[in-house]
Amino acid sequence: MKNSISPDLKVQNSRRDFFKKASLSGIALFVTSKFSFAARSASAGNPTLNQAVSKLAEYQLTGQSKQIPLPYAYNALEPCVDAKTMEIHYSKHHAAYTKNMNESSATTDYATKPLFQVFSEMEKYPVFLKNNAGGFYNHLLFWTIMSHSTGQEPEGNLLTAINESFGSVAKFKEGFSNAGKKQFGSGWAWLSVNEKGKLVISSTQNQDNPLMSTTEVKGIPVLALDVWEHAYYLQYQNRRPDYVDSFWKIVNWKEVSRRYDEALGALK
Ligand code: MN3
Repeated sequence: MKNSISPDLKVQNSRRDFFKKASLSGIALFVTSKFSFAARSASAGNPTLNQAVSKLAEYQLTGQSKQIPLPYAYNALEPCVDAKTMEIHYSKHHAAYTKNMNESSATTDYATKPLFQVFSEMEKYPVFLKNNAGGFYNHLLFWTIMSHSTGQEPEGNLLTAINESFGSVAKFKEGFSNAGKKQFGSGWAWLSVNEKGKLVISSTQNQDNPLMSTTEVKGIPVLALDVWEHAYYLQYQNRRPDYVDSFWKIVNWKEVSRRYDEALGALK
């Protein structure tokens, strides 16, 4: 009995000593209380999802990673996305997120931590790192799920899952498009596989993504659409809905299907 109580007493005593020391300064105590509250109220990552993404090669990348080469030419997605937009988006915006992530992580343990782990405890890191690590990963995914090949539609397991979750491909596209069109300000629309293996549509602000512990709708993303103005403004100006509608002509459904099967496999 005594043995089982003593560890708690030790904790209580060390807490008492700590607060006794802290109370020597009113400010120190205030900061400590505030910090404890923040730690308690931060949203937690999802253990099932964390375990699944820890198996996927892409999320082993760290805070010292490079951009992957764009898998097609800048003009490959025309006329849906113009070459100049793609060039600036890849060689300036994505390059900047990558550089900022590398620089801001260089002096922290984030440099060697895999992305899945950082995303799963995102609340522990500065917002600057969240924005740039998110920007690094989100674009890396985004480039792969587009293609110059036209005429592709969902098929196989993914088609079955879309029909089960949303009723039809048309209804799914409407829901996903609305997530992108209605996202206020900069952000992303997502199709993800949640911890139960079900497809979910969501949107996030800034460079947040469904893998982050701080994001409300969590999942393993399989399709993403960048609705920041830098993704479409040169060509579409204020007409974001037109950009979103044209996106369907350049979705690389083979890659989305591959990601869907991979996510389901990792959840098993
Ligand atoms: Mn972008």
